[in-house]
Amino acid sequence: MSVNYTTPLMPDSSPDKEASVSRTPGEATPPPPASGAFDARSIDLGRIECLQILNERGEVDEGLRPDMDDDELRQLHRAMVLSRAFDARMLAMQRQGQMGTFAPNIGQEACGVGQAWPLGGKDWFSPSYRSFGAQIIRGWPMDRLMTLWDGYHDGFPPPEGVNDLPFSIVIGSHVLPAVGIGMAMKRANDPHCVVVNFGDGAFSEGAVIEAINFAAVEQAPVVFIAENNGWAISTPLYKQCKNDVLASRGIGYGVHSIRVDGNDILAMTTATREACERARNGGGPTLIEAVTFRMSLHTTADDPTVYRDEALVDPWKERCPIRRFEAWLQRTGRLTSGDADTIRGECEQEVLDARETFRAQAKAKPREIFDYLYASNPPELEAQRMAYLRRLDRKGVS
Ligand SMILES: Cc1ncc(C[n+]2csc(CCOP(=O)(O)OP(=O)(O)O)c2C)c(N)n1
Ligand SMILES: [Mg+2]
Repeated sequence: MSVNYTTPLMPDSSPDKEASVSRTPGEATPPPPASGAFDARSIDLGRIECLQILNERGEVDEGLRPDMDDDELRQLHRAMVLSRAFDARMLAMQRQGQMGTFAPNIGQEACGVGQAWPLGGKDWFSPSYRSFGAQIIRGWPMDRLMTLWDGYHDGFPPPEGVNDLPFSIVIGSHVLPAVGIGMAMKRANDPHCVVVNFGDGAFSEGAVIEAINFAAVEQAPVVFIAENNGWAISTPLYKQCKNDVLASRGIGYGVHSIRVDGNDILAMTTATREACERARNGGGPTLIEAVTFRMSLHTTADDPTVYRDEALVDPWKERCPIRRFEAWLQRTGRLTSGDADTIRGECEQEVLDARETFRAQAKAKPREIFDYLYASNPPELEAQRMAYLRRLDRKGVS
């Protein structure tokens, strides 16, 4: 199949920024040149494969629609609605003083859900901090995620049987370990794959580039999802890199690369599924650039109104991944507006139930914070511990 079309994915796409598209899934990788020989193959960075299946008007390109039955399509929709319900509740809890911190993901639900959907239990997932929509699909109970965001260690380890790494807050640090897992899988003839996501900001970390290069050289079964949401806290993409087509970087390293409309759940699922299949079948890594937008705060410690014109957000409201998918599901008779309301209510209730479980858990034990790093504390740490305990005593904290 080869489909050609032009897709303006970015809000400020000028005609010359519109990526020219040649969709040829599964294209074979050319054989490597003889050692030392000059390789005349040119890499045309102007032609990046792009994918959009469901546009912001809620129209689907039927020729590209993935083979999913109505039930699966409704489950995809529900997963995005649940992600948003969790998002809204966590933000409210933090503002009410009931949650430590939180990194909202509103507007990026198709990225999270779409990248986790094609994974099986024996595949691996290495998330960053904004990935709770994916983590829920992977089997993380929401109360555990609440425990995690409230700062309790108990929330960090992946649940029993879930092949995930804990999410990383040190930007880009979780990408090399993901490639390591992929390399180990290849050596062990394990026919599964690893999905790892990171942001546009993380893409400026050397470790991420090293990871992509290693994966390419080793043909490791890794799918890199670069979630290009336009911002790294207060740094817009244009201040960070001249070439804003992040997918082109993968091509430079010899990695199959594609630019996907990150607000299109069908495209995200399709691109990730194809990339996972390629990886599992020995075809090596893929870089998926998911073009999306950070609609809300970086974290609850952030106030974007001091550095970002709110007018930039408005066009992205029209590109909402849930709204467009719901519009299509309803127009094609797969969902009624009543169904959508019911699903929203059910998801809200699920999140509230998780909050109850979270609230019922044991609270922090502040006296233990020095207890788990060393078997016996070095003298200077012991002195700090004693000073800290005296302070807790003074404040009446047990
Ligand atoms: C190594 C490192 N440097 C800096 C930070 C501070 N920091 C936290 S999030 C962030 C921006 C990351 O942006 P991006 O990768 O685009 O992800 P997004 O938050 O947009 O999802 C920075 C610089 C950090 N956590 N780790
Ligand atoms: Mg970003």
